[in-house]
Amino acid sequence: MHIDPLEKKWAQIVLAICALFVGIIMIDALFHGVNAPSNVETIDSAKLHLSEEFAEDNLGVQVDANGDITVRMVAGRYSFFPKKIAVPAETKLTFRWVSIDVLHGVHIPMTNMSTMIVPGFVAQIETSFPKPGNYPVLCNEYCGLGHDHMWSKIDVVEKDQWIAPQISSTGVKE
Ligand SMILES: [Cu+2]
Repeated sequence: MHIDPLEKKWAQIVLAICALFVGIIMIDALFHGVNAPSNVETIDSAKLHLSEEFAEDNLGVQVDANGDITVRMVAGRYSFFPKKIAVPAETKLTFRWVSIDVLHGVHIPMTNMSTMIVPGFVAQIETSFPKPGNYPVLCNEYCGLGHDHMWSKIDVVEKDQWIAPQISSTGVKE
């Protein structure tokens, strides 16, 4: 079979590029710990309201016995719940996100918060807000006709002015 030398050269270049990309992905995954943004924790999205952790009155900001702050939020067409929360600036926060229906994303400008919220999984991200202010929480995965209106707000207040909404002596229910 005859292959034109020029065509052969281009085919080799394309194969080399593919090998390079696969190589980069493998090195990142195996040596740099770059993985899908989830701690691979599963949950039944249809039964969130019955789950202990993501039941309605357990959502929002919670401080455990060690003073660690966890924020639990549910994404659903078309909002993030709770709609508005307040957290302290310059403090480590652990966000735990779940979807109640379809694939959503969450993006908070000026932070490292950008992850998919895949139904059936808990997406966990640690972040902190360097400055007080009003931050929008936006959905960045197209999820339906109301996608453009899917957002909520995070009020970031000065560390010393923040009042913990709820302190449980036993720690957060898991
Ligand atoms: Cu969405």
